[in-house]
Amino acid sequence: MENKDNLAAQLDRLLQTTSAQRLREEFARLQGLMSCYRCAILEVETKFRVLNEQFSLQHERNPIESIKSRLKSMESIQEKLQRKGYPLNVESIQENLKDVAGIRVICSFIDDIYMLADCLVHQDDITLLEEKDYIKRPKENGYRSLHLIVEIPIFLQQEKKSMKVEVQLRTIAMEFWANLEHRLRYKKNLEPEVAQKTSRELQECAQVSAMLDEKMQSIRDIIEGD
Ligand code: 0O2
Repeated sequence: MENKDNLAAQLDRLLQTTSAQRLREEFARLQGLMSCYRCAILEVETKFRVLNEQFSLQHERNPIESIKSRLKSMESIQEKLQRKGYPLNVESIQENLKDVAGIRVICSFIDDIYMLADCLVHQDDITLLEEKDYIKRPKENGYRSLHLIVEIPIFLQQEKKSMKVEVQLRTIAMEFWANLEHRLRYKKNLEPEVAQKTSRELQECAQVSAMLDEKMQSIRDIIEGD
């Protein structure tokens, strides 16, 4: 009897340590993957900074106003995988999500967006996987931006890995609008009529901001003699 108890206790301990060990390994792999996404962000961000530097030497102005980057939170990763019916594991994150690493490049003028996007996707270590042009074809709510999904290699101690990065390029006016619209989307306690009216007003703002971008662009063209 004592032997049997000992055996059960031993088995139980073994099971616990095995699953704890598995958990530890999975967690380490997850941390490794997130670190790779951070490296990919650094690589793509550097490419934009180099382009900005080179352009500013030639044209005496910066095409990039600012760059923001973010790693998707674990909660958002989990929510997106579950919503799309994908399994929750490290492989699934890498295979099924394209926006774990995200970079937003904010420009003054629309022309700069297309110039920067073109320069990026023609670099020989970059693969363009997807392009969504919400500037030429804005979303119904008025959202405008150029979205690219690119793949970039990162070089680690022992290996080379290809990582996906989502790049959003937009003007200052588009960023201003998107930030306000984003806040409205998460505002849950608005009366339905107020929410509807605010959405309509935001659509109007999107049109005004599109006009502002076009006008600023044509004034800049005159100044720069394009
Ligand atoms: P977060 O927190 O910014 O990451 P997909 O990945 O292709 O399955 P989707 O939504 O079709 O998903 O991709 P899409 O249209 O390229 O949009 C992805 C991101 O663009 C969003 O990320 C937002 O950052 C931004 N975006 C798209 N549409 C809108 C919009 O109408 N308003 C605002 N403010 N932002 C928008 P997430 O995952 O929503 O959030």
